[in-house]
Amino acid sequence: MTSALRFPWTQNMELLIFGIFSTFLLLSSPCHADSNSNLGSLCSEADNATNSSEYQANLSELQNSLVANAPIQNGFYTTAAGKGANKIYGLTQCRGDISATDCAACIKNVTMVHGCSNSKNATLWFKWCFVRYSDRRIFGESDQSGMATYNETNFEDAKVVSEGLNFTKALASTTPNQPSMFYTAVLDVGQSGKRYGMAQCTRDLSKSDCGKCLDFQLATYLNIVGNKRNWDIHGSSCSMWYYDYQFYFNYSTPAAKGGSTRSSPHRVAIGMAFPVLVFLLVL
Ligand SMILES: *[C@@H]1O[C@H](CO)[C@@H](O)[C@H](O)[C@H]1NC(C)=O
Ligand SMILES: *[C@@H]1O[C@H](CO)[C@@H](O)[C@H](O)[C@H]1NC(C)=O
Ligand SMILES: *[C@@H]1O[C@H](CO)[C@@H](O)[C@H](O)[C@H]1NC(C)=O
Ligand SMILES: *[C@@H]1O[C@H](CO)[C@@H](O)[C@H](O)[C@H]1NC(C)=O
Ligand SMILES: *[C@@H]1O[C@H](CO)[C@@H](O)[C@H](O)[C@H]1NC(C)=O
Ligand SMILES: *[C@@H]1O[C@H](CO)[C@@H](O)[C@H](O)[C@H]1NC(C)=O
Ligand SMILES: *[C@@H]1O[C@H](CO)[C@@H](O)[C@H](O)[C@H]1NC(C)=O
Ligand SMILES: CC(=O)N[C@H]1CO[C@H](CO)[C@@H](O)[C@@H]1O
Repeated sequence: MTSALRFPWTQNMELLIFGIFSTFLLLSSPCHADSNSNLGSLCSEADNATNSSEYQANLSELQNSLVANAPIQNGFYTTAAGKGANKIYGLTQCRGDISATDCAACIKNVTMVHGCSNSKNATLWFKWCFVRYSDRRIFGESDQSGMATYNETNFEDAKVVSEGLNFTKALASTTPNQPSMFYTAVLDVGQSGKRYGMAQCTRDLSKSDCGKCLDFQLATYLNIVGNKRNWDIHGSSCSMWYYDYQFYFNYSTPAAKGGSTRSSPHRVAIGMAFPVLVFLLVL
């Protein structure tokens, strides 16, 4: 097993990272079922609430609203709680292929993570959803912070690298124009098999900001993930995935408003791997 952590940020040294772990359940071939797990978080310790008990009460009100509403709002919800100095804004989004039931369970589990619990500026990522809190009204604003997860020694086939990058760049430019700004695509790389890409922006962004967000995240992490075989980039406003197997669930785009549906995956885990996590803070 390989593991590495790097903290190459230059400013805001007070940022803390909690919950740095992730597991992948690998399925018997040919298909891999996806399971949820905690990927990590970014929060600013400098922005701790001054009155913790009051803040916690407001935070819990906010969290309950996110858990209750996001799954019935097609996996995306923004809300606020509290007043004045204690006002806190929250945003949550589930991955576009996740069912309403799994979306609710994922957000619920994020709200039970203890790290960052006093921070007024935090993003917490799970594989199936993420939650962002702030004392500023963050809705509609693109935030450039993020992190990448990948296996440091699992390299992409040399002859697929440039095609793969082309593919992810096309993913970044296509996603903003999709309903819900969520998109999946498959690349056939002949003898090397297939590559599965996915991208998603938070639904409060404009199409233009969505495109800029994905381009920025890709440009930021390209030198790290560009030659890797399986990776994801998780941002506070947009995320991208690139794998050599179908890691996402089959889903159907909801016709109008309503939850997305998917077929039940077959989940029999036979092995466990621990992918390397790299956290970068981009300012
Ligand atoms: C913020 O809260 C965290 C966890 O509650 C604590 O460890 C940390 O020391 C606090 N930071 C400041 C600057 O008070
Ligand atoms: C925090 O807020 C609660 C509820 O408003 C209040 O009862 C308590 O005295 C406050 N604590 C501090 C240290 O200000
Ligand atoms: C939520 O956490 C519970 C308890 O750890 C776990 O059994 C469940 O699978 C998790 N669900 C999701 C969607 O993360
Ligand atoms: C909150 O933290 C993010 C990084 O997680 C940072 O990009 C952003 O500037 C911070 N916002 C404030 C108001 O401190
Ligand atoms: C990372 O990739 C290498 C090469 O494919 C593999 O041997 C190793 O088991 C992987 N490590 C983890 C932790 O998945
Ligand atoms: C990358 O995409 C461009 C334009 O879509 C195309 O002309 C070029 O051949 C592609 N390169 C590879 C390696 O696929
Ligand atoms: C999704 O559907 C395709 C085609 O029906 C099938 O080959 C694939 O195994 C399915 N994948 C998952 C993860 O359910
Ligand atoms: C649910 C809850 O405790 N809400 C509190 C949020 O904070 C304000 C003060 O800003 C309190 O008045 C509320 O009671």
